[in-house]
Amino acid sequence: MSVYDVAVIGTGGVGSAALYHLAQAGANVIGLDRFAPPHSRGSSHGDTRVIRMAYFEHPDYVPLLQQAYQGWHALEELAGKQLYFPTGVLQIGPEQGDVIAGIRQSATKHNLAIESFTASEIPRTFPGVQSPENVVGILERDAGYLLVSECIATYLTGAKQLGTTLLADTPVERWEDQGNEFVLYTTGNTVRAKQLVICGGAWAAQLITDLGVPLTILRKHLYWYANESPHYTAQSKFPVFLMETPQGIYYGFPQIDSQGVKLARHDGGEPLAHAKLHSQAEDNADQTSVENFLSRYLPRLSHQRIRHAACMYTLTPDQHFLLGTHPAHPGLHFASGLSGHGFKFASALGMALADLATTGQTSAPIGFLSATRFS
Ligand code: PYC
Repeated sequence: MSVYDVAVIGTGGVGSAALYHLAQAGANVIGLDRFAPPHSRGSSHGDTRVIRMAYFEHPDYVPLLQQAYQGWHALEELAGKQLYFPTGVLQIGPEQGDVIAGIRQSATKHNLAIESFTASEIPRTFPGVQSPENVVGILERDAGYLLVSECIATYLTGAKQLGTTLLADTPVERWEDQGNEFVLYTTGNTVRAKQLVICGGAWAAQLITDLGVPLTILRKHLYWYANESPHYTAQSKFPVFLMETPQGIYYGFPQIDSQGVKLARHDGGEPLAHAKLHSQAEDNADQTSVENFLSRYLPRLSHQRIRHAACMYTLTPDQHFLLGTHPAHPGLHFASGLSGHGFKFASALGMALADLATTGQTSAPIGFLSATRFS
């Protein structure tokens, strides 16, 4: 049986990017996924994902985002079409809140262009938005959204064209580190590889059991509302937005097609037992919370819900990613615990994992995401 140079478990956002970069580096690669990506049972579906640079979560993400933007532009060249849409991202919240204070910190440290609006300027500039009192708005113009499934499909097609073997609908039940190679056990089959990359999303906790970092899986809901108002469309330059309110953090996208305006709540979420991963069950309390947000802050948008999807966040204790090489298995490299804000980084994380698996090191600025911060 042939031994691959690298096996990648999980071929969603990060895994598909890793596969492509591994194949480009000349590695003999196999990708395995429990479903057939791009699919709607993990954390990389629902049409769109936010991408922004003045990162409120921590300034250390900015250099990685600079690489990620380059990666997405390169992927657009490969796809021969637009995958990143710079609609701008408007973030609203109290001046001292996590979002606004965090954006200002990143923008100052990395000299990023942002524009500020007072609470009364927000509805004058963005007539669809009614902002809470005592907030400010920050617009980052070179930010927007990515087409999530198209990004994954482009990476997978590119990887396949470079000779990658893709096994869909093939869950990996367990793996063994045999010292000189890894053995992956699927239903009724085994795969051997010299290096292993795990990008298992919500399934990572089962696949990497000895990292000692607890992961919490949350089911999150996405809703699309019918829109007839010109104030929420991409054509009228309505941006992607994220708003920190006294009720929670909500975000949404301009209407880009007949599916209406996509809205969701970023905080909160229902912890999921392993057996219920990828369940699409709805949550009335979450929907009510999103519709209360809609009534208060997007007063010209209809309440007619036309679509719902559920996806998963995999949270680390500090909500920063886990990325790197496993301390006990030098040939195992992983990206895990992306904590609901990871997709925008997939192009850069995939490249970093490909570097680690092919050369044992990477120049990507990922040291701050090492699992050793918890030890
Ligand atoms: O990464 O900006 C983001 C985001 C917002 C909601 C979920 N992710």
